[in-house]
Amino acid sequence: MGQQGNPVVKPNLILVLGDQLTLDLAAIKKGDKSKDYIIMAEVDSEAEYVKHHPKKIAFIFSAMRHFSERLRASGWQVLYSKIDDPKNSQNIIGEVLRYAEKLDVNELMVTKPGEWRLIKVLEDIPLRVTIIEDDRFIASHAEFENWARDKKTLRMEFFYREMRRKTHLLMDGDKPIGEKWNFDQENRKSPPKKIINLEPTMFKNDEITEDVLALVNERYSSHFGELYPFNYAVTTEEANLALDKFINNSLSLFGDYQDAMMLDEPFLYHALISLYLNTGLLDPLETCRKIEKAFVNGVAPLNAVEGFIRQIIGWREYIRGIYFLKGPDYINQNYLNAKRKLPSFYWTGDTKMRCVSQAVLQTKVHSYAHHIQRLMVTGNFALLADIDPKEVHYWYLSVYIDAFEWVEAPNTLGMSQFSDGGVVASKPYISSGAYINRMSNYCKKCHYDVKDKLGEKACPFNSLYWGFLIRHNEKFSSNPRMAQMYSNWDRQDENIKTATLSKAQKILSEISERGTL
Ligand code: FAD
Ligand code: DLZ
Ligand code: SF4
Repeated sequence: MGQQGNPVVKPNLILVLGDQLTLDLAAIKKGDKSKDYIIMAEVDSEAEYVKHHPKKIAFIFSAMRHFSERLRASGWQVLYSKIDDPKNSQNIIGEVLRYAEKLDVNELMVTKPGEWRLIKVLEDIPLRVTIIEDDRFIASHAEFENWARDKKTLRMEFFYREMRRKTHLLMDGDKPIGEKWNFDQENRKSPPKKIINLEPTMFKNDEITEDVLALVNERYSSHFGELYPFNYAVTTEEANLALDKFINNSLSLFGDYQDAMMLDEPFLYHALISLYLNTGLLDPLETCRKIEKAFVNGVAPLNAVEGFIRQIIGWREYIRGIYFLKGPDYINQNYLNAKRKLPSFYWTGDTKMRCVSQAVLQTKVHSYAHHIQRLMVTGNFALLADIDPKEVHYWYLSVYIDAFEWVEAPNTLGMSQFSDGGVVASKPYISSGAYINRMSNYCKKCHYDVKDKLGEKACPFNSLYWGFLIRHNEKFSSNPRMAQMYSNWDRQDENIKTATLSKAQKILSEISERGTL
């Protein structure tokens, strides 16, 4: 009881994680500014459980610091642990307990984290804790579960149509605008001859970001990746400027060249906004409404706008649904029993395969590669080369600035490595060099010959592709979507078949022995 006999109202602690940076966050909306405290903590345990790219750590720390200022300006009491604070226990739970001890709190409130690892430790914390569902998404867990219930296969396309109906994006009553749900057939052009004006917006760093950069440089420079130059947005205002610039300059060609890859053009017509969406700086539905407006105002054609909206309300939501539906064990699956170590060139870029070195080296500089580079270059190679999916998963989770497990794991393990046995993908995303050659200008500048399968300079993707199909013959030969691939193999000369498989084996041995190709 208080002095006048009134019951003492103890404060709650509200934990806000580094990818939960919006005033609309579920736990913040439930809090009471007049008594509760928000905790934010920069900690080694999050920066190092996989060794995140220094740019990613700097982005998150700077965005956290800017967001804490915004919280204070809107009247919140914020307890903020900087990474170099001597009292910092360097662990999220340690920091929560440290503040809880000081303040005699009622309970901890937190918006559900995007990783089972953190959910588990928060559930086990020796405090009363309420974990609140994250409502920054279009589909709730219950809606996704409902949709998935009784379905034999969980294909994104049908889920996407539900999301179109729910949001009314690009709808004319109950019909899709343009009379088709999906314009993907129009979104597969080879790279353009020339591109214009494609640098994404690069921001000037303020004092807060400069301080963070100095700290990250001091503490994490042994991690893969280059910290400088750093030009990403670190506030919602800046992220919106980046989105607007994308809409005005690149969206109209996003659809056409979505799958294209070009030498020394890391961004092409992509938006570079996943980092902002995934940390809360941009809201997915608001973003899609802006994109839809660009179609209504004649700024961009339907194939581009539909394609873009599908990525966000379709793929992004579907991927999240899978992560939470399938549970903590999802990341331990290895359907193809792949066991090889990740080759060292994933960390150095030191390979004569031009497509792979381009993807790895731009990842080192920008902490970014676009979807087709992730799926059909580094992902495709790891799958063909029998690399342990857990190693591939940790690589993607650590090197990409937009990588948080809820979105990274189903993309890497499901879509790219087929380790979930076909939950996300109806067939493995594999290709020989021919696909990469069609969709890029990499092969022209490569040591290897994309047209050759067997010679000294034969493109490694060519024999590895057939090696994969034959190695997993039992699992895939009855898949109707792969029948054409197997009948192409059957038509080949027996001597060529033997030589191809032996070449594939030789390449795998070379990677094991030398670590590179
Ligand atoms: P754009 O190409 O401009 O697309 C627009 C937006 O659509 C993106 O910002 C993103 O929010 C959304 N989107 C598109 N495809 C997907 C998808 N498959 N899953 C979820 N959202 C999607 N995306 C992440 O956000 N984090 C990851 O850790 C991640 N890991 C991936 C790993 C692999 C192996 C693969 C194949 C894909 C991965 N993706 C991941 C999906 C996709 O590659 C990125 O979302 C995209 O490259 C981000 O760049 P952008 O903003 O320029 O996207
Ligand atoms: C990724 C990341 C990093 C590098 N650092 C922090 C941090 O210091 N403090 C924090 O609260 N969050 C950080 N994050 C984001 C978390 O790892 C993320 O919330 C979980 O992985 C769940 O998505
Ligand atoms: Fe990649 Fe093969 Fe083309 Fe070289 S030839 S860039 S290894 S696909």
